[in-house]
Amino acid sequence: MDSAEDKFCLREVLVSFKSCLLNDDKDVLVEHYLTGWKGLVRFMNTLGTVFSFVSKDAVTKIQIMENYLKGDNGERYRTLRSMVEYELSGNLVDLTKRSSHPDSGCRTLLRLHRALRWLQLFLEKLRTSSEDSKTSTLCSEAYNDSLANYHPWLIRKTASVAFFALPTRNTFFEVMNVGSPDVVVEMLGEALPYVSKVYDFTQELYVQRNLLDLP
Ligand code: 1PZ
Repeated sequence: MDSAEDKFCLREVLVSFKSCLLNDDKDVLVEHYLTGWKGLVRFMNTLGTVFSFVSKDAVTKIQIMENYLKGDNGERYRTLRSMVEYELSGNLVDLTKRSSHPDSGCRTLLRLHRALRWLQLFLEKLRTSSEDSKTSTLCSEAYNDSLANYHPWLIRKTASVAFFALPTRNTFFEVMNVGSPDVVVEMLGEALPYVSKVYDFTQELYVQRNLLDLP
């Protein structure tokens, strides 16, 4: 019945990041951004329980954002621009220390945004890697160049151990359910630019509003 459930395919997940771009790449639809993330979580869950501590945190953050979308002010959370505008003008963001608004949309989305950078780096490395490359190495290089900078020692340690549980490059490509390795490489080449556009827009918006260090 639910064809999306049994036909998991990374191409569709990455395409969600295309469909969340609005107004000539000058805004992002939150709902589709979260759809993309939910697909990524499903993909991560197929990789084994070792990664459940990662997906749990991502799921919590997706839920926080979905609750805003479903809430009374849902319309204000329709796009990233409108969310930032609404939360900042209403003083709904803790800027220096988590206190009265510990889970603002702005800070929650920032965590996903930082993780999207990891994903972008990792998939780009996979795309350009040779057949005998080690996914654990590619993954930890991508992590060290992105998310690790925001994580305390214990999480960095745990993550680096979990990376060893990653499947080989070929298995990884198989679970993406896209086709032969050549087709996966081609698909990544087509789809990653959309992930980059979403990342770049968000980064620019957060730079402009000085939101990159939200606690
Ligand atoms: C495919 C292999 C998956 C490897 C994933 C690489 C990332 C490892 C990061 C592990 C950290 C997760 C534990 C929770 C960390 C949270 O403290 C932080 C900050 O949030 P706060 O504490 O400030 O509320 N959370 C994050 O940094 C968000 C992490 C989301 C990671 C999602 C990874 C997406 C994977 C997609 C797979 C295709």
